[in-house]
Amino acid sequence: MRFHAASWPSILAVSASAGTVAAASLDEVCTVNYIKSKLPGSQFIQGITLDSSSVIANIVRNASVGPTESFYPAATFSYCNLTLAYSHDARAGDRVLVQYWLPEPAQFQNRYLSSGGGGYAINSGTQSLPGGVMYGAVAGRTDGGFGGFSVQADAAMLLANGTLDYETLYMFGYKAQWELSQIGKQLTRKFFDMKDGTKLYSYYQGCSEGGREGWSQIQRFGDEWDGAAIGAPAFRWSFQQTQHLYSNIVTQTLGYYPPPCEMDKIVNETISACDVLDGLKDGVVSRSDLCQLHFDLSSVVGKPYYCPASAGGFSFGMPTAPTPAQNGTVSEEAVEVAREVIRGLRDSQGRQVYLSYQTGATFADVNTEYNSSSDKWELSVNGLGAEFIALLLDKNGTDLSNLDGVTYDTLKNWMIGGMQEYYSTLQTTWPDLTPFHQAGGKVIHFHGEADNSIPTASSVRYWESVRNIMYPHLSYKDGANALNDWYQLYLVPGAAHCATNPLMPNGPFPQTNLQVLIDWVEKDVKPVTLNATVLQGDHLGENRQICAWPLRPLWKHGNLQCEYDQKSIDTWHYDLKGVPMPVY
Ligand SMILES: *[C@@H]1O[C@H](CO)[C@@H](O)[C@H](O)[C@H]1NC(C)=O
Ligand SMILES: *[C@@H]1O[C@H](CO)[C@@H](O)[C@H](O)[C@H]1NC(C)=O
Ligand SMILES: *[C@@H]1O[C@H](CO)[C@@H](O)[C@H](O)[C@H]1NC(C)=O
Ligand SMILES: *[C@@H]1O[C@H](CO)[C@@H](O)[C@H](O)[C@H]1NC(C)=O
Ligand SMILES: *[C@@H]1O[C@H](CO)[C@@H](O)[C@H](O)[C@H]1NC(C)=O
Ligand SMILES: *[C@@H]1O[C@H](CO)[C@@H](O)[C@H](O)[C@H]1NC(C)=O
Ligand SMILES: *[C@@H]1O[C@H](CO)[C@@H](O)[C@H](O)[C@H]1NC(C)=O
Ligand SMILES: *[C@@H]1O[C@H](CO)[C@@H](O)[C@H](O)[C@H]1NC(C)=O
Ligand SMILES: [Ca+2]
Repeated sequence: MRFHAASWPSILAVSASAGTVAAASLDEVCTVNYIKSKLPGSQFIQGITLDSSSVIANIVRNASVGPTESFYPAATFSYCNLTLAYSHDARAGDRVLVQYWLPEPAQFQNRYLSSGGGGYAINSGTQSLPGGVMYGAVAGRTDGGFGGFSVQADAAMLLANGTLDYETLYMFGYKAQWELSQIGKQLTRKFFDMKDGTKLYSYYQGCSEGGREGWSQIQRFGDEWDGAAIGAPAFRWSFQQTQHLYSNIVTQTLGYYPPPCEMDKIVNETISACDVLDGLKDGVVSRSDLCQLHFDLSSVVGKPYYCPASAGGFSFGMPTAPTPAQNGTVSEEAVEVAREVIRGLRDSQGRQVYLSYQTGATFADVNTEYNSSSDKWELSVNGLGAEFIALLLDKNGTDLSNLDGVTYDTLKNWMIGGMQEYYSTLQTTWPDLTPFHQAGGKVIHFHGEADNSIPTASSVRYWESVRNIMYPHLSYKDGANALNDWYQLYLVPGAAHCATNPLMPNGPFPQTNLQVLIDWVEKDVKPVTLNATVLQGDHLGENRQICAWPLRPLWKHGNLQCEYDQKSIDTWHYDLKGVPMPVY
């Protein structure tokens, strides 16, 4: 059911404001007139005008989700689906859309939740919103002002070739999220008639770009948040985006373009060999660090691989070309590609420039493409990497359909140049979280240990930077304990990028993060291990626990222990000697 102001009788709309809102039904409060009467004053944020004529609302009853969603458990709930627009006074023609799902008044639990997007999208459609409503929170998303909820930031980033739209850049960087939460929290208070002085708990949940957006808020507006559940954030932007091209340049530099099946075979053999290093033979490499220390990739050389031909089709809405059957034995060259990718970018003088994926993650960025006229596998430029260079560094000036002339040093220069240019917007690694900490904020930060899109070590580096900056005088262990009091990092065994991993189906995923965070914030139940669930395969639905960094999982006689292992910890730390600046 959908309706506009004009089509809804106003008499019902106003009746709720007389009694207590908690007793009101959605029919009474989810009306355009009621909502208009509860909008924050139009100038309550300096420079922003809410457009009350833009309000659209409808009731959605008995929506249900789950049980295998990654970021929330199964639930059935009803809500008021509210969309409205605002504009920045100084920008003619500017229009930003925000959408909030408001729980039934009887279910409201004094909570607000902001959500974010992925890639260049500032929201994840409506996929993240159930994760708030089911916990009695108002859940919000924004379109960033880019032209609609499904328009991504990259589409709005240029005014013309050579000219960035700085408003879009800053909105994407952090401003749109700040505005979303300011409007959302004020609207929540008024919609539910919350008394002054009643606490409204404020949460953030997001993964990947959504994780970066979350950190953009915690780092800048610390006292606005009570808690954040953040996964695999796409922060340290210039390094993260450019590193997507690193695997391409490895193949180009070594002059070997492996068929994907050959790299997949290396991954499968790695998983089989490293599974037991964690003490539990379950098909999951829970200790990629021990795998890195003890597994010799060259043992895979000579093993036969085979993948059947595929007809091509669609992947993420993009057509994929047909591929021939791939049949062969793993070559020295392919293993060398794997080794180089895992080592991470070093410059021409051999100095480390950036970190890389864990042993056991798939080689998604290697990404070769079959050319049917030459019957060869060839370089296929990684889209996210190419877009960063073409759009944000060159402002549409570069043709990156190939990487001719690009070297390891070129990548290094792009990383450092991009860091300088986007330090105040997209980099998002400010390591001093004092205002957030002083206001009592809590963070659960997690990252799949087999992430093939954002290296797991990227999250470790940030957590360590915060520890280092905020507890400079404490020993490593004391600093880690002090930080874990309010900011915890969990590496999720076997998990892929913000998702479960089909190659390690028995791995856990922290589906109940928001519940755990709420218990921490509101009831002071500090997690010791992170609650997680197997979301696929034979063990579907079983509960698992994940160790908090820097402790690492090790099973002894079937029992999980979280151990301190300096040698393993050291494998996660990179000395970026190739970058003459601190890289947080
Ligand atoms: C929603 O669920 C409730 C409780 O099960 C039921 O009474 C109601 O009829 C349902 N409403 C709709 C629109 O399905
Ligand atoms: C929520 O409202 C938007 C804007 O009117 C609409 O496009 C969308 O379909 C609505 N969603 C649901 C589930 O009703
Ligand atoms: C950027 O280049 C693409 C073609 O490569 C073109 O379609 C697009 O319009 C350009 N963007 C702007 C803002 O000119
Ligand atoms: C790797 O293992 C998966 C199952 O875990 C299988 O589907 C796939 O075919 C294997 N790939 C190769 C190249 O052997
Ligand atoms: C792969 O190639 C080998 C040698 O050419 C052949 O013996 C084998 O049957 C092939 N396997 C498949 C599944 O096509
Ligand atoms: C495919 O191979 C042919 C023949 O070697 C070559 O001319 C062509 O440029 C290649 N196509 C692509 C897309 O690289
Ligand atoms: C913008 O740059 C792209 C190449 O990146 C080019 O194809 C396009 O013609 C340019 N547009 C204008 C308006 O110059
Ligand atoms: C922990 O996860 C299990 C499922 O694995 C779930 O039943 C339980 O409610 C979760 N606990 C918390 C505190 O979220
Ligand atoms: Ca295992």
